[in-house]
Amino acid sequence: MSPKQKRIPSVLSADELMDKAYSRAAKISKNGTNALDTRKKTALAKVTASGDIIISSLTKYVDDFPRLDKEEDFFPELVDLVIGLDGYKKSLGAVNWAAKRTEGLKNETLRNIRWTKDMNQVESLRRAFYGRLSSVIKRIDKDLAFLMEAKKAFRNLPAVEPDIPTAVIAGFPNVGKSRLVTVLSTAAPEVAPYPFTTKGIVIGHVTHGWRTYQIIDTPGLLDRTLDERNAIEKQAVLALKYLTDVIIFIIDPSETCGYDMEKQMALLRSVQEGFPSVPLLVLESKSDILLRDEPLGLPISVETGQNIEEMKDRLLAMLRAVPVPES
Ligand SMILES: Nc1nc2c(ncn2[C@@H]2O[C@H](COP(=O)(O)OP(=O)(O)OP(=O)(O)O)[C@@H](O)[C@H]2O)c(=O)[nH]1
Ligand SMILES: [Mg+2]
Repeated sequence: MSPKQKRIPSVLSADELMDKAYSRAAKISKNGTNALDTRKKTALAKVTASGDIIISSLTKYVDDFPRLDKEEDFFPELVDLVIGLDGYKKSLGAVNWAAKRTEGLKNETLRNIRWTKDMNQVESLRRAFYGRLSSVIKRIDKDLAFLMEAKKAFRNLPAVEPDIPTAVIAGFPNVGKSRLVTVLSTAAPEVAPYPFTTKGIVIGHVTHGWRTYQIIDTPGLLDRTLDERNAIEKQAVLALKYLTDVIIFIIDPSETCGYDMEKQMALLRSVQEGFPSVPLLVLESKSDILLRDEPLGLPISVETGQNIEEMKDRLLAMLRAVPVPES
C-alpha cells in the first residue's frame, strides 16, 4: 500500500510529549485512608497517567507509520530517496524502544511506591520517575523530529495507483516533458525554461471512454550511469522501473533545452536497453522551432498544436493494449 493512503498521526516533540504527560498528571489527586495512603494513591495515579500517555502516544506512532519492509518496490525505494529508509527504520525503532523503556520505568516505580512506608520516599520516587522519563524521551527527540519530517514527505508523495495502465514521460531536462503532460492529462506540473524544474514524480490522469490511464511526469535525466545520478533523477528511474507500461521519450532536436542531440540519443539508447520489453513512443518536441526532415519520432509542438491529436491517438492505442491485471 502507498504510505500516502494511510492516516499518519501527528508527531509531538519530546518537550510537547513531556508537557502533555505532566499536565495530565498534575490534575490528579486521590484520597486515601490516611496521609501516607493518600500520598501513595496520588503518586501511583500520577505515575500511571503520565507513563501511559507517553506509552500510548509512542505506540501509536510505531503502529500507524507505514511499514516499509519490502525494499524492492516503488514506495519503499521512493521513500528511501526522499527521506532515507535507514533513518526512518532507525527512528521507528528508537520510538519503540522508548515506549518499552517507559513501561519498564513505570512498573518499577509503581512497585517501589507500593512497597515504601516513607512519605518523603513516595515523592522522591515520583520525581525520579519524571526525571528518568524525561531523559528517555529527550533521547528520542531527533527521532521524533525525523518522523515529523517523514509525515510531511509522505503527504507529498505522488498518489500512484499501481494497477492502472501507466505512461511515463522521460527525456533530458528542459525538453518539454511537463508542458506535454499539461496538454495530455489533468496534471498541472510547473513548466519553466530551465532544466530540473520538475523535482519529483507528478501524476496526471487521462480518461478515455470508461478507462482511466495514468500519465507520469518525471524529472529530467542526464546521460549517465545510475550511480552518478542524483536523488532527483533517481525518482525518474524509479518511475520507469516500477510504474511504466508505456514510455514516452521526448527528444528536443532544437536543442533549446541546452543538451545536444548526441547526448539525447545516447540516453534514448540506454532507456531502450534498460527497458527492452516496454513499448516506446518517441516524440520530437518543439517542432515549431525545428522540424527535422527525417524525424526519428513523431514531431510535435505544444505551441502550435502540431500532431498533438495524432500523438494522443497513438498513446491511447498503446495504453489500451496494456493487459489489465486480473483482480
Ligand atoms: N517553442 C516551444 N517551446 C516548448 C514546447 N514545449 C515546451 N516548450 C518550452 O520548453 C521549456 C521547458 O519545458 P518543460 O515542460 O518545463 O520541460 P521539462 O522537460 O519538464 O523540464 P524539466 O522538468 O526541467 O526536466 C519551457 O520553456 C516550455 O515552454 C514547444 O512545443 N514549443
Ligand atoms: Mg518538468
